[in-house]
Amino acid sequence: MAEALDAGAPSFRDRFPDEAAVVRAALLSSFIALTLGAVFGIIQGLHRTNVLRVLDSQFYYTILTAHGVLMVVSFTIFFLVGLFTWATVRSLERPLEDIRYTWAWYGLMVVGTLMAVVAILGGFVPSVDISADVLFTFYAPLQAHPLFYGGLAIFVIGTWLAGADWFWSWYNWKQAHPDERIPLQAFMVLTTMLMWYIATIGIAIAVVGFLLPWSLGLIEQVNPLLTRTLFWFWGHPVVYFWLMPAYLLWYTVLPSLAGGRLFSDPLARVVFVLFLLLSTPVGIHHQYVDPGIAEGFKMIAMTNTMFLLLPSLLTAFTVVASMEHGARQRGGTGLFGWLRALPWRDPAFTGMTLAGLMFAAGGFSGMINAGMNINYLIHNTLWVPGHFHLTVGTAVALTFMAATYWLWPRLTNRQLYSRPIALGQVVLWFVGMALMSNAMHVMGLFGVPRRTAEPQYQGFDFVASFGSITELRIQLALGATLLFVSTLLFAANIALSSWTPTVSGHGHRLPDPLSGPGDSPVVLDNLKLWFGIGMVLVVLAYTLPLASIVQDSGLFGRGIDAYPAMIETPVLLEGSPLSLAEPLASKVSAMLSGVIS
Ligand code: HAS
Ligand code: CU
Repeated sequence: MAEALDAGAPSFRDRFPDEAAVVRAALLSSFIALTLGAVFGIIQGLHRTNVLRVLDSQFYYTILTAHGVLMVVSFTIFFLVGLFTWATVRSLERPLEDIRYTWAWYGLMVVGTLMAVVAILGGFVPSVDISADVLFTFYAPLQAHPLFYGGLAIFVIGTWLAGADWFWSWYNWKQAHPDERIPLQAFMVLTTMLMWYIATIGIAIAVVGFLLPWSLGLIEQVNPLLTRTLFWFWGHPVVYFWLMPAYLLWYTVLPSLAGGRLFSDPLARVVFVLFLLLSTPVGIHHQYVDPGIAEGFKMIAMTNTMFLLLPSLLTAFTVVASMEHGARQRGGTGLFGWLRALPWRDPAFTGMTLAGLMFAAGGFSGMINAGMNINYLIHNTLWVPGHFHLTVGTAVALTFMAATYWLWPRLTNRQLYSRPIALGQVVLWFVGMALMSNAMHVMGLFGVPRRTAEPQYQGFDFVASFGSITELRIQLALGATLLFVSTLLFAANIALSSWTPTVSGHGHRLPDPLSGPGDSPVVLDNLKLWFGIGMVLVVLAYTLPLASIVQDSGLFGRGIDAYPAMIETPVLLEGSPLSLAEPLASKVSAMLSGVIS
């Protein structure tokens, strides 16, 4: 249907060859990161389930950091910049202002990534003094080599300049079209970038103000709670930075693949505005168990998080309604019978839909995370990786892969190497992730911790309510293996598409929404207003918590008093009133060890 809309019309590559080259480069960088990240993923999945151990456990954090950073920083964000460049150019129907500038920010992002990756891989070579075993949540007290922080900083600056590129394009478009509504895809790009500018304030201060000087030895210590809080200031909204490109595809491409049209353009705009407003003032929901942050601030973060469910619930409604519309256009009938009329043989459609379906489950595990009291049950357990492999690992990753099957021919003027393999690949991902994330969620409820190489628990009995730990471990390892095979199939299919016959006439128009932009209030397009309100909400949510952290434990920490990141019992006891309790403490511990043995 999408092809029929302007079949025979010039493709994106025909219309904008220079821009198509940048988009291809960004997507290829993203796929290289995905493939490498998958190698580290399978190593670690098989290692912690004790199925196969190719590396010593001492390298576990190097592997985990490489997996995390390659997947959630490089794969996702390179895809985003490629997709957003395509969406901006396509929807504004104009070339970028200066393609050299575009290549410059892309180059910066590549340099930044290489620096960070070299620093991480240094961890495998103990004889060199470079490592960054700090995980993708790189806050203190873990410390990385300056190359890692420097690389991250350059990468983020690259994304800022990318955003400026798209704003530049829009600004000039606006001069030529003063009375027109911002085209929907461009609107999505711009609001997402405004959210990103707000969010990255936190990480810029954390990295440039504290972590980098600390790793360079310019300052002796940092306040771990402060860098953690600044990290999560960015660490929550970044998840929507990964998700918004998937939403852009669900809103603007998926309906046309289903044979229909987007249900409501105004609702889509409302959703993106809500994300701009609400994504940042919720980061403290990652810190419910952090001492040093008052419960009241955690309550506020929880309340804001619950509001933030709204745009995703609106999305579920709008996207499913658009799909239903498409199915009925294709002759589907009945309450659920229309589902059969959807184009399930199209890998792009099926992949994106399965991704959406899994996001419904990921969203529910997110709601559980967000409840302050239930969070205590699952925090730092394998439940959390279960949650984010459904969200970023499927809603986002599977949508990106599936959309590539549709987009790549438009960027290259070549056919996809194999549609059946593509269809098998997206289904395999779904099955693999169903197994892996199910096992992770259940193991999390059993209390199996995340981020450890050795969770064997030999000699420890778990109540086997769903399945034994051994069975769950095998389920996890099997799921991980299917995901790895699925990634290889994806990478091979795209690589082999370099030698397929050329095609043209793919067109690049998308159908108009059923309810168009004219139906939405003009104020929705007032980007300055939403940016301003977004900033105010962040100031309201963060000023007091940050001020109280600095007041309690100092801008740069106060050594051992600052934060119980590392408690040394002798230091605590020495010369303190607690020393009086020492004899009692040793008696209690002797008693306890008696009970345990
Ligand atoms: Fe999360 C932890 C709460 C969404 C990623 N999250 C994480 C971490 C990551 C992550 C990476 O409150 C771990 C960080 C770390 O390493 O410590 N998360 C939420 C909430 C949401 C949420 C409330 N998370 C995401 C998304 C992510 C992501 C999106 C990545 C892209 N998350 C948390 C909390 C924690 C957390 C706590 C801390 C846990 C802890 O203790 O450490 C919400 O945004 C979710 C809303 C979603 C929905 C679903 C709507 C359904 C839709 C499907 C439509 C269906 C379609 C298909 C299209 C309400 C839109 C239809 C098909 C047919 C066949 C018809
Ligand atoms: Cu979050």
